Amino acid sequence: MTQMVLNRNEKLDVDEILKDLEHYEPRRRGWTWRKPVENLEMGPFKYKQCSEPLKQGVPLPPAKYFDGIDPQPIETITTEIASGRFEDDIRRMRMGAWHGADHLMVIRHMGQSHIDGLMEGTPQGIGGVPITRKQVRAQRKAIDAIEDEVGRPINYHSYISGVAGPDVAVMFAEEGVNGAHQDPQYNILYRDINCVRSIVDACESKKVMQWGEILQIDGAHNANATARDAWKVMPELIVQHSINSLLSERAGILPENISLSTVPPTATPAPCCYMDLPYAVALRQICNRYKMRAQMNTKYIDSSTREATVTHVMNLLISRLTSADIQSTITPDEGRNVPWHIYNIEACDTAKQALLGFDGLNEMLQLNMDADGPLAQNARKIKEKALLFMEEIVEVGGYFQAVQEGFFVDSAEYPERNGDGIARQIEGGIGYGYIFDRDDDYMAPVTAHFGNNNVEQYGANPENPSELIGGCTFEDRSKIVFIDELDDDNVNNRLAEVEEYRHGTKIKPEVEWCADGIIQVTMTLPANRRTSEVVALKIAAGLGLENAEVISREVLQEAEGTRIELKGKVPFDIDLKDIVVPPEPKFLNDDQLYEEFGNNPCTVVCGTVGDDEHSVGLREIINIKHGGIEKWGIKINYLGTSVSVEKLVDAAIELNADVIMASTIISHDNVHYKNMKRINDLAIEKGIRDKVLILAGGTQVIPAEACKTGIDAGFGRNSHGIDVATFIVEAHRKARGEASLID
Ligand code: Z97
Repeated sequence: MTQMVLNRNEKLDVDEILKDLEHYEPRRRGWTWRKPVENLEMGPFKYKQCSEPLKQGVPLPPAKYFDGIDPQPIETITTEIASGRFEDDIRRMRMGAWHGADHLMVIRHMGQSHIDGLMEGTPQGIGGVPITRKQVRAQRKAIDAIEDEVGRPINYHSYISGVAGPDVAVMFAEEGVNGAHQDPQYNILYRDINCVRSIVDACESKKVMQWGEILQIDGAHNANATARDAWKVMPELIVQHSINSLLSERAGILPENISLSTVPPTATPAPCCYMDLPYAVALRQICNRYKMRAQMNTKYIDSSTREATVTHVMNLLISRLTSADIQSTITPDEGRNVPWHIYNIEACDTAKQALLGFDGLNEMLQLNMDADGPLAQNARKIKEKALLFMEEIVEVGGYFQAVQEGFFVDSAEYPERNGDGIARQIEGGIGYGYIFDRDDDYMAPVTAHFGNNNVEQYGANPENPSELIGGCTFEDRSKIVFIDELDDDNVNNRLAEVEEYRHGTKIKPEVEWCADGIIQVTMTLPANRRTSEVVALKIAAGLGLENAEVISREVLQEAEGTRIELKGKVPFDIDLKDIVVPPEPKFLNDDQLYEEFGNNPCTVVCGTVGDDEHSVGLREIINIKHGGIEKWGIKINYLGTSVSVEKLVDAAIELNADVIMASTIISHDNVHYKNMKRINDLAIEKGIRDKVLILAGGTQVIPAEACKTGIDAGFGRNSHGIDVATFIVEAHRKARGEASLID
């Protein structure tokens, strides 16, 4: 089996992934943590809490000021992927990995727990990403190539729940899935699956997970997301974490493979850190032998990316102060049904940016754990309530009874109860009546982990539960049956529909699916919220957008204005055949410019020429404040505005200048080009043309036209100091017979 190799400048080839998929085998089992590096040195900095850098990736935007470094924090970073089409999600996974995600969680947002068997095919259209062997294998194959590309192992993750939980667990173990949510309490409370059945299934699933060394994430955070007042269930969250963790350990999962799904329960305008930090501390004190997977608050997230980002960063601070192992990233997409690729990426960057910014903070700040201080006191209160909760479960006769009596997700804070918890009958729910005692001659099909498998009665060795069948699918992969898609809703058909966008020259914007054509438009309207929503849709219609929908609105002032974000479909294509992409302008970097002008001092004479009082443009080009050329040590002689061309040339002679720079904004009657020509002519006349560069700039200057006047270069709109400095260095090097630094 040859491994796919990705080229950073080429799109991931979905056809290549699908090719020979039925024979693809995962390369490894188990979860991989980042490798911490002590005192990592990168660029000009030293880091205390970073891990091994990537081979390639996309650094944070300001990295360009620091040699392009892309340090990676110690925490695993998660991004959640769910567009409904695995072929598109694969591309999003690659983008996420380049931005630092090494835990890719595939969300089943169709409630797959309700489906009572392992699905085959890709029944897209029933509401989300179906977890089938085909899509899991295709994504694993893609991720294997992506992890080679970025140079770091990537953990692939989805859910093991529902009455098909054990089947899903087996498939995950076979296909190299590295992490999974598994928590029978989720089945019981949120999917109304019979409680006894859920626990039995969980034990089997957990055994399989341990065989596959799959890291387990639990489901306690769902109580936080479901509760009427999320902060009131803090004691219950600890109870749920504890129940699932202890059950998992009993089923054979090692504590280091158990990760708690912890969420800061509140968000602003609540005083959230004051409430969330004691909770985080309490949980870690009770459950200290497990890993922590910190999810950001999802209950109180609204549709503004700004607001979601602030919540995320505050949650990240708590993660750092309490040493989370995995950092999840959520985007407001969940709240507004816009699974943008871009927000996955932004959230990964938010996590990376904040965690790097907090690097070493723990050496300088310590949590104030004074026994009578608010942190210790509040943490203690939460723990006490959790213990009382647990004791009461035992008192009423155990977990099943407690569920039946509605102990969980009650809207009051324990020990109070409002009697509105989610109550499930012990003798009820989905799957009730389908638990059978194991017959004496029953033999389990998944033998690799099974312990006693009744084989001795057939003369086989009880130490080897696989003996009679020569190994199960875990031991002999050739026994895995790969069922391809059977129906019309098939990845090949979907790919064929967008063929001209994948391999042709057509291009369309996209949000989640190739060529879906969706764009997002932001506008501010001087009207109240309701009116603005209607007006925005009218504007979208005027712009020709189809299926426009308002996805976010923010009141600026009730009468004065509203900011609206909407999404809509662009009905046309752009054909790459019809456009010309000019080559990227190239610049020298800071170090090169400092060195060049340090070794070859350069004097400039400059001014705005003619009857022209504009001064800002030229000052922006020369002034250090905005990256002007004096920054690199160029000596500037600024003569002011309305300078005659004679004065400019005479000053160049007097000061022995290397460069004349003329700014010229006024352009009626082409006076700007005429002035350039006069400077050139005068420089020739006065015998200095060989030794000076003549440059001219202004908003109306077209570089090619400027050069026709005989000067060396023209700089039009959007020119900056770096363009001018780069040109001067290159021209001077050429004059000295030295090689270009750019090519
Ligand atoms: C997270 N943002 O990262 P279905 N089992 C458990 C779960 O928590 C979930 C499912 C199964 C969240 C992800 C919420 N969790 C979303 C323990 C879902 C999903 O939807 O019933 O098929 O199962 O945790």
